Amino acid sequence: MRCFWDEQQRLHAPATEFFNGALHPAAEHPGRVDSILSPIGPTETPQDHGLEPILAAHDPAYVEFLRTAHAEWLAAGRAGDALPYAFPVQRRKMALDRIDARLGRYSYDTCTPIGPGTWEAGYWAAQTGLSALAAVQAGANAFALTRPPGHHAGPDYMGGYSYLNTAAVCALSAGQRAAILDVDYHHGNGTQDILAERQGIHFASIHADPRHDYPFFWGHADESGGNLLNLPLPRGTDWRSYEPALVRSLEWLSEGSPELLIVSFGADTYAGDPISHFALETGDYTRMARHIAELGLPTLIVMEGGYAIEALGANVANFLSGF
Ligand code: SP5
Ligand code: ZN
Repeated sequence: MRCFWDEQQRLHAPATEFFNGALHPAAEHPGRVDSILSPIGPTETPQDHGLEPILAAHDPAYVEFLRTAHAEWLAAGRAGDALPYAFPVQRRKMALDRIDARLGRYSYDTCTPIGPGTWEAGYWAAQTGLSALAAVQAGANAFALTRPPGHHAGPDYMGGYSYLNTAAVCALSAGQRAAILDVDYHHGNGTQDILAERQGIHFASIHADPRHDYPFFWGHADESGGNLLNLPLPRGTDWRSYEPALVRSLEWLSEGSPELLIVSFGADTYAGDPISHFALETGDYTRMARHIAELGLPTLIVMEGGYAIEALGANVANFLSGF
């Protein structure tokens, strides 16, 4: 397993996020990678593949917004991280200049702040994924240690701590038929929306039922068919009930005859995760990986969520060791 990481991803360091009517310390912070770096061993530094692969998955106006939003926030006289507070629910197209309107236009939640280093960190997360993809295409399985995560970011929106969707960027610029398996606790709504019209790429997601968990508006069981498979599971799911859903996803993904597998890996399915409600244990991540490895496909693993800092590194290392 070749592992890729870029220090510039630390530049995204949000202080707080807003949910349940209050500000909370940001769950997705640079300390997460310190937990992961030592157990996984040496990492390689990514190359810069430029903006073009990012634009295969994201709208150019959205990418430009991400690049400039924090500067616009400061120019409007604000301090700290930029957060939206007003969101368009009608579909009328409007070219609005005000930073608050632009923040609402390009996001769907209040958990995803933009700080001075967010663009750079997100850009290097995508580049970390692309360099790991190149390693996979050169014959090794590879792990992209990415943060901020990506699977909630859609064609033209951020949300769920995600800005650029590394897994989707890699799938769309691979030049091979890719399949994506998303095992983060939360539904990969951004990936689903980016892949909606791309029939060649199968996307399977196993996640907490959105009737009771974030992101609520995507990932329901009836959003399956064509290139999509959604398997929502109840709170409290442990390995015994997780494993059959995993086996089913893998069978379904292989029916699409992929040449490459991309795994959106979140360790927030862990029993001790502070914002999630599944019950997987550290050893279960090796079991999960062994099933995935049985597909026998060249595999790129992209890091998504996972917030139990004290166990995060062990959970990731156990997952990687199963390949
Ligand atoms: C990549 C990823 O894992 N994103 C997840 C974003 C979830 N943000 C929603 C935060 C609200 C969580 N509710 C927590 C209840 C704590 N008891
Ligand atoms: Zn998650």
